[in-house]
Amino acid sequence: MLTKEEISFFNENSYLRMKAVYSPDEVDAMSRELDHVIENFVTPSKGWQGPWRKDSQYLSADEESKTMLAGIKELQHFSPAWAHAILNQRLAASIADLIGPEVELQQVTLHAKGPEYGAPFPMHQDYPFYPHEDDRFIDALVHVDAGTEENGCIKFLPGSHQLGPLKHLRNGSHHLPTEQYPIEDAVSVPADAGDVVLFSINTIHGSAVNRTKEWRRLVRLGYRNPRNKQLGGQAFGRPGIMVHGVRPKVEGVEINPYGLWPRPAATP
Ligand SMILES: O=C(O)CCC(=O)C(=O)O
Repeated sequence: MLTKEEISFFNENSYLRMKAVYSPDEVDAMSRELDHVIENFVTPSKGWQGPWRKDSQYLSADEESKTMLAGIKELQHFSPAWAHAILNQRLAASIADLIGPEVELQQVTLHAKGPEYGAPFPMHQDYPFYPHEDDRFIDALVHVDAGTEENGCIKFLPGSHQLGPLKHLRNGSHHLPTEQYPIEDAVSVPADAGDVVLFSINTIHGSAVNRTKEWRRLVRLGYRNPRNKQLGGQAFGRPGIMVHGVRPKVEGVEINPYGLWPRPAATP
């Protein structure tokens, strides 16, 4: 599904932008149903916490108290448009080209930056949030709105996935030391609504404040090779739906109907 050039670009740069994965009609439905979920189920917060918020490369003293982020997990439990979106076969086959052949969904996370003071993200890898045995794990950022320099588009440190998992600070959310990994060293990857930007669980990334008058809504779909065992963190022990290939039997991985580990006591 991906060209040789795209695979080489990903392997060298740690990310890849895929254009127009979702049609305008699909994006309309995803956008409408996402707004319904946000209005009915989400209480916005100030976003990720920690002393990095005092660093002027991310926020001024005035902005620090005003940031806003709306987040929620597993949109497919709320919306048919999102249940459909996670199964997108061009996306699944492209991810299979990078980490497959089989691909399992691990989690779905909304990051909606509010208008004017939409929360920034300090430079980090996703590894510490949901560590896995190896790097066969791709995060896919689904752009419901276009990502621009002004609204806090995603930024990557090219080649950084080759460093493997790095030690993070855990003061508030996991993040890398701000002086060692300045966000100005990262490459901005603007994208249009309907585009998807892929990156590795070990790619160093972050984003700046949304200073526009509109929300910037982005949904991260996490996909792994089901042979890549999770070691802890978010959604640990929960099987995900297979989006490409049939689940292989993997020694030490138990798939139980409750999706919980350890298995709960028998129910009547
Ligand atoms: O939404 C963003 O701008 C950053 C997303 C991010 O850091 C993540 O999904 O790990």
